[in-house]
Amino acid sequence: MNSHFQLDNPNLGKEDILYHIGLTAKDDLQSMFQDVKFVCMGGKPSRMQKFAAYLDDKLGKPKTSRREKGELLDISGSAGRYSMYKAGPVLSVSHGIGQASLSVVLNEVLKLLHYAKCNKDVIFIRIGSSGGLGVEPGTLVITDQPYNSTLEPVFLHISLGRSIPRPCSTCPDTRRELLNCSKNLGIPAVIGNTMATDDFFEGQCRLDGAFCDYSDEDKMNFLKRANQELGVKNIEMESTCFSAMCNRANVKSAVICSALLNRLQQDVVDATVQDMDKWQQQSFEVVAAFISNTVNDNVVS
Ligand code: R2B
Ligand code: URA
Repeated sequence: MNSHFQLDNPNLGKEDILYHIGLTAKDDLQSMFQDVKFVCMGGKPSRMQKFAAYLDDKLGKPKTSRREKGELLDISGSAGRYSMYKAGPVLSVSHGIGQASLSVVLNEVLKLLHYAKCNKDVIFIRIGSSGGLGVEPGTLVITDQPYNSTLEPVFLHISLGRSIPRPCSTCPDTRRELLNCSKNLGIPAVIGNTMATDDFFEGQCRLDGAFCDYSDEDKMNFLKRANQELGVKNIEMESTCFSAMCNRANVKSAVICSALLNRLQQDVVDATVQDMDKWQQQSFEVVAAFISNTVNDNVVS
């Protein structure tokens, strides 16, 4: 299934300044970005730099990567908010923590693709971390349906003083393919629903934030309800906003996150740096395999 990327905001134009990513609509965005087929996003700048470098090697250092003095260039470095790298047909972009930070950069990346006339078959993938629900630490959770923090399957978008429920769904083909890639690589992964919250502590039912006015029993009742009644297998902070914005722009989206801990057992993220690096690398391998397969399929077809 091909998706046709489209932004229909009539106010977009040549004077536009993509302030947070350090580009403007007057730059020659078409020659710089028209070949982009995948946009991979994750919270940390360092993760997205490592992912871009890993892909660049895996794709055989394509000529269309953006480099400076032999190193991949942080295209958005001058703006000082987010990092963005281009490895062949892949943009690797950091989004910070939470939906507020994500929505700013995702608006500008979508406009970038619009000005670059990159209007066919773009797939957006969030590569993140999360707290698992009833899954072993290290498992990759590929999001089926994102839920918001009141356990509704929508992103609540506040605009003009109103709360607008925006549908949020991920692409079934992409999540199935990601699961296949994980299986082929022998990397533990499951497909499950994901809860996205606006806060890491009370929003995710932790007892150990600066504040807490509920009991351990209240916390466990809520987490078990989400897990057992709605099939929620992990909790993070962006999947509803990410998939809803991709749905609005008519681009396919997927979310794949390492579970750093099992929230049915603990609140504290105490995994070692070595384990977290290993799990992050496994998420890279799965997404890179997916990208290589998709690129090769498109070359053949
Ligand atoms: C996962 O990890 C971050 C919070 O630690 C947040 O960006 C998320 O979704
Ligand atoms: N990221 C989250 O949002 N929650 C966790 O528990 C771990 C990582």
